[in-house]
Amino acid sequence: MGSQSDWATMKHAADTLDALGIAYDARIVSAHRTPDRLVAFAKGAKAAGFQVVIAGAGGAAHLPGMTASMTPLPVFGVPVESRALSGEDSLLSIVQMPAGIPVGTLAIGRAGAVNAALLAASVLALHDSGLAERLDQWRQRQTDAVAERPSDEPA
Ligand code: RP5
Repeated sequence: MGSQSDWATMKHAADTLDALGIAYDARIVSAHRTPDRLVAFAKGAKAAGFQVVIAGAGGAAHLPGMTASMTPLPVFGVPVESRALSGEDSLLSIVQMPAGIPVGTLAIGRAGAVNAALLAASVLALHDSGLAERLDQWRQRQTDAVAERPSDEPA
């Protein structure tokens, strides 16, 4: 993620990876404030053993695209909800990549963070039958948790 301030959002991705038993490394890498750290991370990510990158950033959110430009790994971008423009700036910064350097762009905020983790899990599960089983179970639990009718109790 681009900043400590993104962690409140990106923690939802981490929590989802935890629930699925997927190992990860949560790091702060700013495209603007720590460009050398970004280059070192992105260029070395595959050799370091990473298989998927989830990059969350807000505002002028160059982190996902710049990461994608320096690694062959799949990169999923999470637009963090910004104070000034409610995350529309983040979304447009991440989604509108030029042809040739893809970033799989998710929804703004918590939904995007959770779904980035689930999408990463789907990719990893292609070659990991144990994870595929855990992902199926996660989805089944979600389905089972949906009530038939609404309640007046708080969710
Ligand atoms: C981006 O700027 C970060 O991803 C963050 O969403 C935004 C604001 O960062 P802070 O000023 O809160 O550190 O680079």
